[in-house]
Amino acid sequence: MIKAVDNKTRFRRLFFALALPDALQRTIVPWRADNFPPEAGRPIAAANLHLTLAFLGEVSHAKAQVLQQQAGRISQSGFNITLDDIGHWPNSGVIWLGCKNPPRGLLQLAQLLRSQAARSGCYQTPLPFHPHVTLFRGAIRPVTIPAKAPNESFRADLFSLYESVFTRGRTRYNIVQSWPLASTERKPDAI
Ligand code: 2AM
Repeated sequence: MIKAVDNKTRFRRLFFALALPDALQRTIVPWRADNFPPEAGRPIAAANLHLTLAFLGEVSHAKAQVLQQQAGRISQSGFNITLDDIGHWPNSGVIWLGCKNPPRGLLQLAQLLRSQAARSGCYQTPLPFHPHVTLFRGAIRPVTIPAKAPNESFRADLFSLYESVFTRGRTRYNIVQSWPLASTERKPDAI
């Protein structure tokens, strides 16, 4: 008898990330096509462009629930991110967009999620956090990097837990849950 796969017993490949607004995804894709040769690497699909905050690996349902509860207790303001940096890590085959001066809020949020993940037993790389949006994978050969990044900005006003699903030869990143980051606008003073 074939048993149905139960969400509560399977392990899922999870990570916390910031989504890129649809409009920014639509800006980056033609910019990438115009600025890189086709052999640069495997381009990431527009809908999969994101900025990872903390990678969790293969996680049980029980552990994910703990991490989701902890994420829900985070109280932090939103922040603006400007993608004004670009680079290539040939060893990992990644070409990326990043920010020269990552906002403090981004670093704090990633640090918090990473330490919560580590306390839950999710291995965290000892390498320093380098916020980036992966544009290409499999980019292991030398490639000429454009002199300038697109320099687009976006507002991070929520963060999400994603599941990475590999089906029919494709990876999709599905949002499991999102949490708001508070608005920094001041409330009018009470009279
Ligand atoms: P990358 O974009 O730099 O490859 C989903 O796989 C996300 O988690 C990707 O953004 C990927 O980062 C990141 N990721 C995958 N494996 C990872 C690992 N072992 N350590 C840290 N981040 C990882």
